[in-house]
Amino acid sequence: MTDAQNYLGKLVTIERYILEQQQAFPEATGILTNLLYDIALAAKIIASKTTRAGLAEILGSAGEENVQGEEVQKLDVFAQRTLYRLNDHTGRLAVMASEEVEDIIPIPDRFPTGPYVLVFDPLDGSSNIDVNVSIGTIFGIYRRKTLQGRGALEDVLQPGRNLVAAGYVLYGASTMLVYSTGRGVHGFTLDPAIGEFLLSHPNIKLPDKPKYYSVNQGYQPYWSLGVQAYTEWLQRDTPEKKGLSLRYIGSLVADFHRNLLSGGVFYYPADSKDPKKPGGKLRLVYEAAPLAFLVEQAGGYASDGARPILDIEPQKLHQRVPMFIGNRMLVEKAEALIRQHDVHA
Ligand code: P6P
Repeated sequence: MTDAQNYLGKLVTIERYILEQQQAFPEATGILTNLLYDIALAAKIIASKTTRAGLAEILGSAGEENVQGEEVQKLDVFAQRTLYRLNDHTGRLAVMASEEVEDIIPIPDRFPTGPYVLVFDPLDGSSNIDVNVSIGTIFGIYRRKTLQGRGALEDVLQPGRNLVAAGYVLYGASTMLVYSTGRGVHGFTLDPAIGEFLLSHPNIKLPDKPKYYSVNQGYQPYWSLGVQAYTEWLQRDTPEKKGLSLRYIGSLVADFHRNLLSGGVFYYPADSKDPKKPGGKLRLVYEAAPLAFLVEQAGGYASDGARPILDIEPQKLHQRVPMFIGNRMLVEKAEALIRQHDVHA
């Protein structure tokens, strides 16, 4: 019986599923399980706000008081604070790091530290909120490297290969939480009527026949010859695949999720018109590495155009990285064409 058949017809909450996954590890202490619960709770709280974001005008815009006299926060600040407050006191973490905060985020002295490290982009694509385009939270979990006490930068600057878990929340037509602890990728859909994430996509695998390629074609004049050749290859019928359709939402989690379920490749190459982004736009630690962990668990691959994203040792907390992510065959083709056209350029 497949995973899906085994679970269909059952009301499998994320709590139950995480617990069942933990039972496969007899030595597990339950700390990672509880950390994943905390993230699921944060996702529900953030989701409750994103569905009303468009009402900010009625409810008051960020920085002002709304009709209820509450201070209205920018949604990404709210998401940041929610993830922080649900995790700062639990004794599960040694340190945190966020796209929204310049330096690492220490655990307050009044709280105990723990064995894990949480890195996250609390609300990626928040510029899309005003036009009601799906947005997302991305997270990754490492074991700490330092032995005790307050965590340090070295606990955060670990290669994605060291991740023990990663996932994302997609605030879209429905709210989904997708995660992996290294035993496959599993998707849960929030039932707002009961406030529970229910198993909806057990053991997600990239389809063998990809359908889409996702890139901001507006930057084409700035691309290298290799990326130009790659994009042209993606569009054509070839012995390996049919020509792919372009789908690009401009919201990383939404673009990634669609390609994970439908098959395809997302790429944000180094070449873009913004000289401030020589290494591309996406961040390694809390965007590319967690998604690379997930895509490999789903049978795919993620590269910076030359090597696996998961093998890159971060040097800086907010460093950017070019990224090609999706079906392995498609990503390896990008590497081959970049080697062929660009490496000697
Ligand atoms: P561009 C959103 O701002 C974001 O960080 C990602 O979610 C998205 O993939 C990318 O930027 C879109 O960037 O340059 O195509 O608008």
